[in-house]
Amino acid sequence: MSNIYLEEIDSTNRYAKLNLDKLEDKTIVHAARQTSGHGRLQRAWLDPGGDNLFLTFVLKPSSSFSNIFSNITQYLSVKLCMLLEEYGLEPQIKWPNDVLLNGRKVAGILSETVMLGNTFKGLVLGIGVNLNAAPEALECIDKPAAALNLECGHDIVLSSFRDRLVETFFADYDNFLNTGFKSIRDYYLKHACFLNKEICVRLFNENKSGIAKSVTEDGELVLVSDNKEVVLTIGDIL
Ligand code: BT5
Repeated sequence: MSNIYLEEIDSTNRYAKLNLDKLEDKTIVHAARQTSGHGRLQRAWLDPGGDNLFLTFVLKPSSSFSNIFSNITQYLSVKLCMLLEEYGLEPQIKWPNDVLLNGRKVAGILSETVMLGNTFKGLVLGIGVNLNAAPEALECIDKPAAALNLECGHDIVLSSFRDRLVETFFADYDNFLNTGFKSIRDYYLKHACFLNKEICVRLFNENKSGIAKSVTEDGELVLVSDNKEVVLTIGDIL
């Protein structure tokens, strides 16, 4: 396992994708500052000042594991929640992989697959966590945001948090590759903030409302809409 540390980069995910051929499986790309971080659908991931986490896991499992790629972000959200509990916090998960503290988003997770034609080259799994932010910086974000220092009432040591996250992530990673979402489902459900609530999910080109009933063994959301069960594999709870 090797580590790459960058003082400043546009995006750790972009760096990992550009350099994927040179990076071995389980490489960590960590940047102190990220100037142009991104989320899904070209949304921005903002740096709220201070010492925050911007990190990408470079993963090159054999292609036979392709079925778990859709759940790897959920796996990381679970591992992050376990770590936040070590800090005495009570995190919740909003399907599929947003991690919240008191209803506010504290972390964003993004996986991107790199292909060469039909050949799978690897996966970059990025995570941003607000560890030390000023309240004014969080207010500039268009949706409610949280930071660990504000929740815990003290500064957070970035290197300790990072090392523990990486350790926690890899502790069960091989097992997760073999067993998939099933291995984390119980924990995920216990920390889900959306179950049995009326929610609206944004799909690619429509919104779907209903009651969030459950999450399947594969991590999909089961929504009851107009007395019919709909199983969603991708989307954003609004
Ligand atoms: C995500 O996207 O939440 C995934 C973000 C992944 C960021 C990491 S940082 C390291 C690596 N390098 C990258 O370039 N990316 C990854 P999405 O679900 O699309 O949510 C984006 C939305 O989150 C934005 O539109 C804002 O509403 C909100 N947001 C942006 N910055 C935030 C922050 N610092 N804290 C809380 N919410 C934020």
